[in-house]
Amino acid sequence: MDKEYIERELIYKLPRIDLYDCVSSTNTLMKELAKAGSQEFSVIISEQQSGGRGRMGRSFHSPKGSGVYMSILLRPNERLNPLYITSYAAVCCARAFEKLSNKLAYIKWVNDIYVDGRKVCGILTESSLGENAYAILGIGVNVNMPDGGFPDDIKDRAGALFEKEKEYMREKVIAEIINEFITAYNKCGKDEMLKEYRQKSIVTGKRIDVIENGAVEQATAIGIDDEFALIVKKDDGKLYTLNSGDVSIVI
Ligand code: BTX
Repeated sequence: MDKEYIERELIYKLPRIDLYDCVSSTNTLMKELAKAGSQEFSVIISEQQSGGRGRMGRSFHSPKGSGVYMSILLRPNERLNPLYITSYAAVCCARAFEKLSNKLAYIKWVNDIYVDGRKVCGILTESSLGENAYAILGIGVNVNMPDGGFPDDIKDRAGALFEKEKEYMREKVIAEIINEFITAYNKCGKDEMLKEYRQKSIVTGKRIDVIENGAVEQATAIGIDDEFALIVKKDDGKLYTLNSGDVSIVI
């Protein structure tokens, strides 16, 4: 990975970009920087992760050479509700992927991006409020197919933005996501973000499995409310609002 290429593509001057060959998790490492007082928009990128994390204790497969694994440090402020960070990032990632790949990108509530019907990106935001408050925006992207493909447990669902490696594409993906995100974060145009999130939502109108506290229940996804929460109609006929949790589309 070429750090100077990334810096040239960025429209913002960041306080620091730390590039590693391998870390356990860029989010975990960023937590240390956050606690030590690092500035907003500090970025950690790794060529691979040995313990890439997803939500709810899940892992994120992070092999060398084919993906982007990065964390951006944010200092939540009164302008943007920290609860919106993942949703804003989802819209920004989708925009970046569409621009670079010329393919349509969709958001699977709440934190996954799908291209060509496959998950190409996951977002994990971890925050700590109170003194020295921070939010760490972690983004993992499968830019090209890993050597030997994806492992068996995810190969039916995971995909890559590109079949084959393209020169400087991982650097472009990083810069484009950061450019889009910082612009959206500073502008805070919630209405615009909501509109785009709704347009790109892949679950709206579909039958879904709602996974809550380990239990699975079927429902129909009705839409996204003004707080980026998912409105679902369960089979008891009532509407419910999901603020977090996980859903999967019933095939
Ligand atoms: P998630 O919990 O929504 O998704 C994790 C699930 O997705 C896994 O259980 C598996 O089924 C599937 N999966 C695992 N790896 C991949 C992959 N490479 N591509 C597609 N599907 C996969 C999503 O969590 C949030 C992931 C954030 C990852 C970034 S990378 C930088 C930062 N550091 C870190 O440790 N995590 C974040």
